[in-house]
Amino acid sequence: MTDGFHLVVDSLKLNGIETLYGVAGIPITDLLRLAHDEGLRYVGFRHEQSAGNAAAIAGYLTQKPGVCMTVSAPGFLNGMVALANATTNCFPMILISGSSDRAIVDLEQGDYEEMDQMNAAKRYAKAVYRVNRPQDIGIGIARAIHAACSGRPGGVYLDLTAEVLGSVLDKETAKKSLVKVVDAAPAQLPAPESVTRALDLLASAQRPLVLLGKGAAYAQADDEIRSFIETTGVPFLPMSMAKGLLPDNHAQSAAAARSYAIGQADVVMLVGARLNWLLSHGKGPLWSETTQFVQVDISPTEIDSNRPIAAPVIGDIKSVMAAFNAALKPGEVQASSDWIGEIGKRKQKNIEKMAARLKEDPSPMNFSSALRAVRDALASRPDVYVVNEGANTLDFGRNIIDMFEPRKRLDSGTWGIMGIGMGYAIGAAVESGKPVVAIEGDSAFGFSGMELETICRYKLPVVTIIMNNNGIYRGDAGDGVPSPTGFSPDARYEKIIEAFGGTGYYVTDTQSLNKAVSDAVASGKPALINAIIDPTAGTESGHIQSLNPKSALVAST
Ligand code: ADP
Ligand code: TZD
Ligand code: MG
Repeated sequence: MTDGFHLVVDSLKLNGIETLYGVAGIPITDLLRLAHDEGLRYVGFRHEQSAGNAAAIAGYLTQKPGVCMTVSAPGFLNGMVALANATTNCFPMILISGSSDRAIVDLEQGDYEEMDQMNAAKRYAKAVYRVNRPQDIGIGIARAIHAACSGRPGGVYLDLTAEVLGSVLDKETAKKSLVKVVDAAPAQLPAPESVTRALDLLASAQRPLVLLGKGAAYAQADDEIRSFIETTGVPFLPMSMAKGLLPDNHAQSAAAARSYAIGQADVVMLVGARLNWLLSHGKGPLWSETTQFVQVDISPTEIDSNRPIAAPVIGDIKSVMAAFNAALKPGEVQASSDWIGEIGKRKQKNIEKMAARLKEDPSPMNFSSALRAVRDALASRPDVYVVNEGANTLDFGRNIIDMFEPRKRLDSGTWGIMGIGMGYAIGAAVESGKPVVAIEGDSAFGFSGMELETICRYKLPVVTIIMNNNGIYRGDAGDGVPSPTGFSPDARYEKIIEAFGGTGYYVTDTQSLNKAVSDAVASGKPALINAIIDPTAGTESGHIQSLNPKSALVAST
């Protein structure tokens, strides 16, 4: 005989899932022990949200669903934030939660950790499934994998009742019930006429621009994308997590002339990027009304979501870019030399302006000087993953820290969410074995800070840098009573990691910061650098102040 616990582990292993992220407790404790004993790598967290974030980023980096396991009701809900965030960002992830006795839950008779989890998850997941019989575990996990990875990737909730986990069945039936998924993310080839339509439109452009989003990074179509961009000579702009898909210092990067390039382009090709708030919905004042769009996306309903799309190309990005490269005639799509020249001039001017700002070395440090010190320390380490969250810390970080390799920048993403920091850092370190530097606002860090213990326990090469300006956006200590945005003055975050055996650094100048980052990354060991930033240096809401509602009353006086 065998049981539900074994069937879950066997199904995951059969489908190439090697790592589980989670928090133990009833009814999944024995499941985690068994997984651990059977050679699955289990990473135990201090909070399910961070475990879920690690699973989500694992999915983004590997194209295989990251799996997070939680207990019932509260553990499930903690994990749900990460699952919803994964769905929003199009990362493949599976949240598996144990659930309490359905007979009691459905009559609301007050079970231990009672909740109708499957229905609660529905609204925020790409798909939800519940397994009610042990012989359905194999098919349930197969369905979850297909749903997470195929088409537009997303978060899937899989409900495993405590009863199913503990149920026994004979080994023969159990073996037959396992399902090995074939082709979880089938290639989706674009219709030939959509390829022609897109190339025709690009060929007619005087001022073409390619906009690369994190869908392009996710697709692992690095060679196909690079070949198309370099063959045509079209300037490109990366969205934040697409930085490094082509190196930030690439001659065709228009990043330093972003507004100009977006505002003046006559045809823009979106590749795995949505026209959401991060791109001002494709509307003015950033965008011109006459710009025409090519949009490459796997999701047909993304088309015409904010602006009419003249040339939609539905397919997976690897197949679409390969089709473009195959169909492209020499010289068919070209950026005019005027266009490249104008972008180049503006880039030069902006780069000089930025260099002057970055040269300043005020005391205390501000965001520019501190992040310049971090940038210089990372310049010789393109292999390092960079996690970044905060407001000013995020906005300055995105602009100052150059990326040279694909999928190395992991940040707050589509929601602008705080709390992904330590989870993403752990997921990236575990999946890649490479060093990670998490550049964190002091507020942002607080959402997942207890995972420093997890980092130390697993001896992960994660260096956390806290841009400590003593508050949300700015340090405002308040007068006697703490202000809504301020934190304790002179918080010594570096001492937290020392409590778990990691190395703490307290730095107040750029030279020490630069050295601390270099040393900490070179050590390959857990470290935390508390970088003291001028509490007045930040701006409210960072670079998205315009999204903050202002009272009409205040505006009119
Ligand atoms: P960004 O925030 O970088 O602009 P978004 O998350 O808004 O990026 O957009 C990512 C887009 O990429 C989504 O619309 C998603 O459907 C699409 N996408 C994800 N994976 C693929 C893929 N393999 N092929 C094509 N499109 C993809
Ligand atoms: N809660 C969650 C889950 N996500 C959020 N985005 C917020 C709250 C609101 N918020 C931001 O949008 S940025 C931010 C919060 C709380 C923190 C900014 O402070 P910081 O960064 O210290 O992290 P800077 O460098 O001081 O600006
Ligand atoms: Mg701060």
